[in-house]
Amino acid sequence: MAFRPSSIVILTGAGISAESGVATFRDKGGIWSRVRIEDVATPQAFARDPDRVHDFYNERRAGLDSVAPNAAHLALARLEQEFTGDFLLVTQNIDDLHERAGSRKLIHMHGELAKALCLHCGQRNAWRDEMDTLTPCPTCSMGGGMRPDVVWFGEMPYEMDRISNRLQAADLFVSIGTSGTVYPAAGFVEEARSAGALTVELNLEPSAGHSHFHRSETGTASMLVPAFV
Ligand code: BV8
Repeated sequence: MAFRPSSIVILTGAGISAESGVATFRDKGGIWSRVRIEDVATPQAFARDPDRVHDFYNERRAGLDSVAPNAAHLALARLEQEFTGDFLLVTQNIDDLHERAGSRKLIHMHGELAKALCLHCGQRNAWRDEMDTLTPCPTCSMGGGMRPDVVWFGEMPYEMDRISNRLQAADLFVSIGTSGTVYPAAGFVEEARSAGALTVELNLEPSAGHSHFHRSETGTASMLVPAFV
């Protein structure tokens, strides 16, 4: 008899956006081979040299204008629309390609490039322009407190309680385009599996945690994801 899930959680990482032209982190020539995490993606780096951190994210934010969703993003949006059970897409990506493909039941657990967070008033505002240390907050007008709304190393990812509840209830967990090296996302497969979910990995190569998956398929996201959906 065919397996018919009633609750699906999908986790995506940088690999799903690679064929759209967004750089991954840990592949050959990836972002973390060009810049050090300690220099641009920690709260300490931002405290030490905010201009450097702003430059890093300003450049990546500007890059969003020249990329578009690929067949994998579109297939997940179609799955969300056609699936009648509970569906949640959790992405580690800070690009907006899932939204642009049509996904709506989506959590950006590591934040969003196209948003700014004000450290004075706590407001998260949509943000497409450059940002610097003098940029005033559109909500409270205070300067000096604006930062990219991204989750840096050592910070708590967004909506962990909601994600955990959905992992506990999932009967299918699918991980797409992630190296499985950054926690807590890297632990989702074990959480879902111990709660009874079928676990599937779709990645260019077996990830760090591939042995935790019931099924692991290798290939490009634009081929594997539409076929899987
Ligand atoms: C936290 C956002 C708790 C901004 C990112 C030891 C010391 C210190 C810390 C730790 C430690 N051990 C664990 C930690 C915690 C740490 C961590 O996991 N570190 C690792 C590196 C060891 N995690 C954290 O700090 C997290 N927070 O734990 O909070 C806490 C508790 C109390 C109080 C406070 C806090 C926060 C982590 C968030 C970090 N933010 N970035 C930005 O993007 O600039 S992480 C960064 O990695 C990105 O967000 C990225 O999404 C994420 C995951 O990477 P991937 O998406 O997997 O990308 P990667 O390049 O690695 O892999 C791509 C894959 O795609 C490859 O496998 C490749 O084969 C595949 N691929 C390529 N092309 C294709 C493809 N697949 C299919 N098709 C293709 N075409």
